[in-house]
Amino acid sequence: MSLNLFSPAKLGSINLSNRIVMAPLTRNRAGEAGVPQSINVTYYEQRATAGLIITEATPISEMAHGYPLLPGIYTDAQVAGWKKITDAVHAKGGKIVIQLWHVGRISHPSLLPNNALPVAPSAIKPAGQAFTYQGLVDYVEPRALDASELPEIVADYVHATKCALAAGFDGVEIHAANGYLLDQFLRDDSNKRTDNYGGSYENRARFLMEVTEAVVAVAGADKVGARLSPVNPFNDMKDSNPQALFNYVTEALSRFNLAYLHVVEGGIHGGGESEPFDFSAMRKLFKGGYIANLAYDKARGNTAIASGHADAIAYGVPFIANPDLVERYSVDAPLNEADSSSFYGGSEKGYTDYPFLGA
Ligand code: 8OZ
Repeated sequence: MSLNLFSPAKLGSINLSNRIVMAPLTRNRAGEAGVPQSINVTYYEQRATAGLIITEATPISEMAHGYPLLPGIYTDAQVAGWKKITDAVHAKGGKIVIQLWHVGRISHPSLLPNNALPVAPSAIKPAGQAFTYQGLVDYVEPRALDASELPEIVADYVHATKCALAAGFDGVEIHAANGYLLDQFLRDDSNKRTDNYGGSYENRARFLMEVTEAVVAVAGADKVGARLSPVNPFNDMKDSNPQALFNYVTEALSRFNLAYLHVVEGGIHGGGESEPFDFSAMRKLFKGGYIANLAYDKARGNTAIASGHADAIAYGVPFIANPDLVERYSVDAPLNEADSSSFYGGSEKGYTDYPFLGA
């Protein structure tokens, strides 16, 4: 019998009871000082039947923030808050990894300590507007990081990884997608550096590889995943040759024996049309697990798994509206529809009040 969404799987050291993964979803509902609060516990606990939960993108330091009301993973209080979430998910038999995030230029001084300028590989202002506590405000020109500052950011990833392990996570996912700091280094429209971190594929991938090596040294490769989005134009991103770049990045990441590679297979968040890209080439170049993401439904998910394209599928919007998505898929029940007006910020409404089957 061929594999499908309901087959158990192993990604590195993480045993999944099914291949229906909850995608990382920014929800802007953390408590004071980036500490997860009780509604966040309820939200994740409700979704614990996913084969694996990937948490919302979570800043690794004060400088990594770029939106209001994000949780963090760098203080003791945040670790204690997340511990309640991992305990609740584990008590229900689920698995959960945290997505480690630095936004780079996708921020605003009002969100950063002492009104600091956002940092980036190059001083290039992205088109668009930042979500701030004062509403939408034009992005500013970020400050280009000096190479001498990069080890401090690597150290922030290491600290966050230690915090994640202390909080009881089954692993960590390095967010290198969707136009945030690590992706800004990868793609050449946002990286115009002339030092060892710009120019060639090897140079542009160097920072991600340094981060990955450091995170792996702390967590063990079998507890580390990475997320890439080769052709997602969201956050004003592009590259002159994404296939060559991301084939290179995939091969380089593959050498770490990571638990998985998680790939956004197109454009998301209304960033615009994405160009054609051969994701199966990436899949073949990566020797660990492969999680596919991009508006998959049940049928396309099953096909991708049966064909060997993916080991698991990450579902985003369906998990917002259906805490019991796994059960609904298993009995072909209709899905609740997601209310997009409550995606980013707000209360329990549109967060923990979507009904379970039979409720
Ligand atoms: C949408 C809104 C805010 C953040 C990502 C973390 O795209 C995000 C994000 C998405 O990875």
